[in-house]
Amino acid sequence: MKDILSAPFMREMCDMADNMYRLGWDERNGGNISYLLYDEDIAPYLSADKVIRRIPTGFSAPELVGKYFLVTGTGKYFKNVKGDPERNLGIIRIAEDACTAELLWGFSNGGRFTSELPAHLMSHTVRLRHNPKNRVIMHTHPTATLAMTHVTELTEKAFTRLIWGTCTECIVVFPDGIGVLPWMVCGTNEIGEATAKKMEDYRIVIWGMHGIYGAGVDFDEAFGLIETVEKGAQLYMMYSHLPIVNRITDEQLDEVAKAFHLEYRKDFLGQ
Ligand code: 2HA
Ligand code: ZN
Repeated sequence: MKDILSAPFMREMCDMADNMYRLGWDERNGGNISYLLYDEDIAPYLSADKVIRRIPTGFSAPELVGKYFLVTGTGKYFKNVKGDPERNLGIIRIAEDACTAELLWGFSNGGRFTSELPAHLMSHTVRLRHNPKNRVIMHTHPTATLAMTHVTELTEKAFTRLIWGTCTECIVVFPDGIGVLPWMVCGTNEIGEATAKKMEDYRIVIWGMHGIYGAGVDFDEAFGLIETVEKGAQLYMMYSHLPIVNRITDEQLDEVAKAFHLEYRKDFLGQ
């Protein structure tokens, strides 16, 4: 078997956690990531029949039975992932009963998967139905996005139109818009179900006064969505309290959409 710490998926995960920590988005144990691994990804590194522990998930994920995920651990700090992946990350497989995680690697000091596993796995289920190539669900606490949830009506239309209006390319990156949930208790099946329901229509979901979720076929897509929302939110928080002289109009957004041949949420214009 090859050294799993040298696996490309491990390097990607470690680099991503490190990157997000350095952006200031993942204070303490904030944030969590899950990365769907294919059989061929793990085969050179792990024997799939060596289960270290079986951990109940507390919910059923029938469409994910037999699938492998590299996930961050509960209570673990993004800051520490790169230095000690085996303690801070784990590889789980969803067991036949659909509500047990079989630990195949990691969580070396007796830890377990992120408290937000419901939101992750329920979102994976929905995004995989939309795109069988989806692999990444990420949750983080980007500073300006969070600040913006305190001063913006928590609706998809209001939030998306404001962010689209901050810089020209936002509508190109997420023509499908931004899903928004009100404040809810985190770490529960309820917030997981609500997030997954939004993932029917959106690849990005904001949790009011908490953070954001992004989905994608790879880290570039999931992270790219989140960093573009955060860039827009940074701009908004810089200028929104100043006398506004210039705006991106609905007509201009429509022009961009036409130029890039985008199917976009036209119903989010007009305010
Ligand atoms: O894992 O971010 O939402 C820490 C969190 C919970
Ligand atoms: Zn969080």
